[in-house]
Amino acid sequence: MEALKIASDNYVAFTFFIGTMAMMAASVFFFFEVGNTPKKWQTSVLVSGLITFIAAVHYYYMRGYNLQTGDSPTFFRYVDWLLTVPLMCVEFYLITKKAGAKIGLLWRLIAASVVMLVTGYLGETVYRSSSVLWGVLSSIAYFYIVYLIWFGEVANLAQSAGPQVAKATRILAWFVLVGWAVYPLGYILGTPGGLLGMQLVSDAAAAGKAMDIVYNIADAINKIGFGLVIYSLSRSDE
Ligand SMILES: *C/C=C(C)/C=C/C=C(C)/C=C/C1=C(C)CCCC1(C)C
Repeated sequence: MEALKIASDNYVAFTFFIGTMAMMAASVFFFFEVGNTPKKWQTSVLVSGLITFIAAVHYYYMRGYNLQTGDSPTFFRYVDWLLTVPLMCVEFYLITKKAGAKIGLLWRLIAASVVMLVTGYLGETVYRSSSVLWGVLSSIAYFYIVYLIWFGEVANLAQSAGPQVAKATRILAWFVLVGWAVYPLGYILGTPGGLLGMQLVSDAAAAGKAMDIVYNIADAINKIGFGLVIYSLSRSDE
């Protein structure tokens, strides 16, 4: 097969390549560290590795897809999120479990994340002309997750789980509030509905590129950074 050339100003391809490699390296790190982790945190560190590993596999595909077609790999992107975001919810459950988190909390977090992603997918693909409506529905589910983590059950349980868990949960809560808020921004840039019907980037191809770069950078921070917070918790709380 003929090698595909990448233009030096192709930042989309660049971030797909870097993203693939970063996710792979992070997975190797987390997987190898599981054995050196205190027993009670091993599952949490393993899940950190699963999150970056699933992303690494999807990034490998997305990188190739984007290189060959020049398009946004929206489908792979959402499959990846549909697997990794619920696993991030599992992390919140695992670290608050010792303080008494119930399985019902886990299901509520997972359900909210699935609603958030399915409605977002519909707005970005099938019903693009009503992307504002789907974006709003998706945001309601997103704010419910933010609520649970900042003020609801997750926050309360984390307080009673000791200072280290409380501190880690606070940092992870910032990831969810600020790091995850970048995705709706990508959605606003990349869909024709834009922000409440106002299209921010008029050229559709440029909008798709902006969206991919925003999503790629956010993914690296949110998945690897999130895992590192769990990792450092496993080293500080015996
Ligand atoms: C590793 C991937 C992560 C953490 C992905 C998170 C994705 C979101 C928080 C997406 C949220 C969206 C909205 C809140 C509204 C517009 C549609 C979405 C799906 C982009």
